[in-house]
Amino acid sequence: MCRVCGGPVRQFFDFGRQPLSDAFVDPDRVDEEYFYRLAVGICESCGMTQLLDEVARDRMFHEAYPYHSSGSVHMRRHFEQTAGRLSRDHLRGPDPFVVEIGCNDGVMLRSLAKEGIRHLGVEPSGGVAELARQQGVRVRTEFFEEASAAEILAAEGPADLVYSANTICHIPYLESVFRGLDTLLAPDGAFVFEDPYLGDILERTSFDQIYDEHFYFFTVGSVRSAAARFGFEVVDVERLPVHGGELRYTLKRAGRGSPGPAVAALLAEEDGRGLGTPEVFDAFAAGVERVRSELTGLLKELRADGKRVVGYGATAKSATVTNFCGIGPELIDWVCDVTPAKHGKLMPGSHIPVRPTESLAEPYPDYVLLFAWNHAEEIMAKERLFRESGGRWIAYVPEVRIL
Ligand code: DWN
Ligand code: SAH
Ligand code: ZN
Repeated sequence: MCRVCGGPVRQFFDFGRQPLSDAFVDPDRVDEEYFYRLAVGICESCGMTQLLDEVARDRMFHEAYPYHSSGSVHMRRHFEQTAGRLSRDHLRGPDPFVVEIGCNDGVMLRSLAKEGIRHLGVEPSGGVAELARQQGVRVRTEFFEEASAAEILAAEGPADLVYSANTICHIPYLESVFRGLDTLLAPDGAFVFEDPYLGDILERTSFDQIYDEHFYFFTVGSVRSAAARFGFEVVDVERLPVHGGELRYTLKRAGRGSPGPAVAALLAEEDGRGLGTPEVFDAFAAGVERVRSELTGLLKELRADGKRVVGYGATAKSATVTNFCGIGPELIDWVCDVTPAKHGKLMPGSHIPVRPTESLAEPYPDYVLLFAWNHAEEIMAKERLFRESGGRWIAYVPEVRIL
């Protein structure tokens, strides 16, 4: 049943039993892993693409949540630019107030905090919330929903802007979020959020964007219809070249703004592509199977030739790739990553060890599988010497190939 409208959900892919994507495993606690069923479908009534099973939120977002948004220079720059845009477009009045849902380590809010703008982050994962505080950001360690929004209103007054990046798609309980927005936003306040775009996921067969934390896969059409249910309207949309392709949506209360031309243009494009039709999902499913067989085929071949292969980026996304394709330490020796909290742990489900990125050159392997493909440019520039020493990168988005 659809989590937004209660309509019937038509499944289009079942990845089977999967571990939590960000639950890196302590080597002495491998028998305590938690698994759930990862299947995805589209609501035949409102068009919202969503997971069929929901993982309890405290299992995913807690004190030890390991993802640090500031780990990428490219993303730090994206959020600095975003802060500038938001303050020009939405924070021009006297003493404006902005709330960010899922501020993580403060990657965006720290720029606004430095400008002296009244702000508040809402971030349930205690560890990253503390990192944000160390950057001068004010944070409440809790989930954004109807109840917390009412408390924020009582303590701080109405918000001119509520912003959120890569978080709204993590929240199954959208009705509570929208009620919270309705409570907290000033009458003409705006809600701006950005998340991976289903159109890009289907086009690039980036099936690894599908994992426990990513509950919804938005399109302009499905966001417009959900917003309307809760008294809001999409007034602007913009494509963003981050995390493999995202959309930024600007919403206002219905009747408080008029949709710009980009909204109709993108809706027409979605219609033209047949986004949401069974044919498009069948093609995606065939693409997923193709990537699985080509990737495992290539890794087995390299192994048989005696090549050393490691992975780059212990991403949440890679949990789906490794577990769905059956890639373990017999094919990939280890995965390197900059995040200290992931070092010495095992990748969820596949149990491939995680090491610091410094390990890469000790000595360089023959091939590196790029799990953090969304940061390809940044990583390949940083690891130029690997390529110069004769090493080769392996990519699997949009297709399996050796670079
Ligand atoms: O939606 C989400 C996004 C925003 O972040 C969350 N549900 C969880 C997380 O997903 P992810 O882990 O797939 O995100 P990234 O940004 O693709 O993760 C990149 C990983 O690679 C991080 O662990 C950091 C690491 N990395 C690295 O080792 N060297 C990244 C860069 C840029 C590097 O140079
Ligand atoms: N905005 C950051 C973080 C994305 S990771 C970025 O774009 O990089 C998703 C974040 O959402 C996590 O830090 C998680 O703790 C947070 N989160 C999950 N559910 C939430 C909720 N209901 N309210 C606020 N934050 C939430
Ligand atoms: Zn629905």
